[in-house]
Amino acid sequence: MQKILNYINGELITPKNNQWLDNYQPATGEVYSLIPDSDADDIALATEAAKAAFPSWSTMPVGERSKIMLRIAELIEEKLPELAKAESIDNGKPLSLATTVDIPRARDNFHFFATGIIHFASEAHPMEDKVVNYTLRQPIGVVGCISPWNLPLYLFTWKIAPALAAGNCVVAKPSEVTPMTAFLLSKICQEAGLPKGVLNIVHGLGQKVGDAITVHKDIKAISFTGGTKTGATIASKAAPMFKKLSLELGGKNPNIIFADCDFEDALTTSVRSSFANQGQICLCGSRIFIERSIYTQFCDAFVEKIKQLKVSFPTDPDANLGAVVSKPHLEKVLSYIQLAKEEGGTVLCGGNQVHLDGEYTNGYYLEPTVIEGLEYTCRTNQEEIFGPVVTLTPFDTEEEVLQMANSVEYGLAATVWTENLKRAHRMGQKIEAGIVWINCWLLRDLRTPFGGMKNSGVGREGGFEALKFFTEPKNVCIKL
Ligand code: TXE
Repeated sequence: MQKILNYINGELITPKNNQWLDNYQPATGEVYSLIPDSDADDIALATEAAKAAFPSWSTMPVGERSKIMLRIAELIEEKLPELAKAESIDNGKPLSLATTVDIPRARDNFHFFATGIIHFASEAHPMEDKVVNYTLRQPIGVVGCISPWNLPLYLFTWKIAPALAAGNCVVAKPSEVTPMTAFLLSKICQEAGLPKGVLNIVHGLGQKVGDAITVHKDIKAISFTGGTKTGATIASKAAPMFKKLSLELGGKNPNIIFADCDFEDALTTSVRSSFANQGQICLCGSRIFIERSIYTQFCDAFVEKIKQLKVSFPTDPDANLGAVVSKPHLEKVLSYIQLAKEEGGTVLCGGNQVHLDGEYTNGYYLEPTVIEGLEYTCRTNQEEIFGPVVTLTPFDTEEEVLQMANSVEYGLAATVWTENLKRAHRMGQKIEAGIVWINCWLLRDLRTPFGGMKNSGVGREGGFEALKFFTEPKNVCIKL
């Protein structure tokens, strides 16, 4: 069986303890590869390698650093079909999605930050005659990047690329649930001539490898994307060590549909924003609020469209939804559907596990599920489910929907559908979320600040925000 290896000091190596974990293929429910069950010893090794690589990587002319990163982007592009296939096998998502979204975005992340760093600048503050302050933005040193399973290579590279571009050396951990494309990226880095030790990828469990990254005294900053509880654990350990922290956590995003919207556009985009990637995107709009005057019309048309979605094995070119990522996750989502029923919800469509034929009978498939009739305050409407489940709730006024939208502990993203310009601006200002889409969803410009407020996180990624996070600003004051 194929063994995934750690990438430490430029070499692909086994974990020191020679322990391995099973890696499941969600489409079939079968184990198809093994991943290192690494621990603090491997993190120590990786951190030593990163420290040794730092002096030359951080002082390398920016143009040269950029060239190596552009080469990585080119190789991701060249190997797109292979990477997309690997991502789809590892995660269960439709191959078409991995081919058009995940891997192109991983390439773009490297390309974007490789070129972005060339344009990165800092401030000067002239004070009075003959005194000037200027800000140096220096790389931090060794930084840790920990990423989740829903958009594996996409989110892994979203952290690594700015960290490297800014001149840091990295110790990174992909999710143990979806390690394969990070492993393939290590081979790409070797081929691209990334100097040894600059990027180290250590595989294994969060409580061991992730924790070892969090508490290692020489890892000075942590960039994490994942669950809110895990974010809290990391913060509780890293904050007393005064590490810089960037936390991108969960969401429970509202999708608000006013009666004056472009109905067709709101409808078709809401199908995507509800169920893309099996609903496993932190930006998915899982709470759909619909103005009462169009509630029935929208519900009927929406449910009609959802019933036509095809749940199938990931390589089926017609698959709209593939498998969810793991058995425990499938069970978690099913338990929330049960909870919704207990809380008085009516399942308008879906609600069940799907059993495909042949080699896919044990895969983790779920029907896209639409539920109505729930209080906005109930657990189903307050807790992150992170699967193909949405709720529909009517509203009467702008004030009422704002109150319902903002009632959750999360504040990541929101979508608003209206043709009324003033209302669009009002909603944009009043919704408690780091990202507000008006008459669109998931339109991403990589320069914009990305992240959430409230329990959805701390700090922002994207563009110069990420480069600022991965550098230490130092004020130099000179009296001439
Ligand atoms: O995430 P975890 P899980 C949400 C979603 C999901 C829930 C749990 O609701 O159902 O989180 O998912 C590493 N110290 N999101 O369990 O555990 C872990 O190995 C350091 C939202 O998969 O947070 C993995 O690499 N690291 C989300 C990463 O953290 C630790 C995407 C994320 O795993 C650790 C995914 C520890 N103690 C899940 N424990 C989003 N916002 O996009 C785990 N890890």
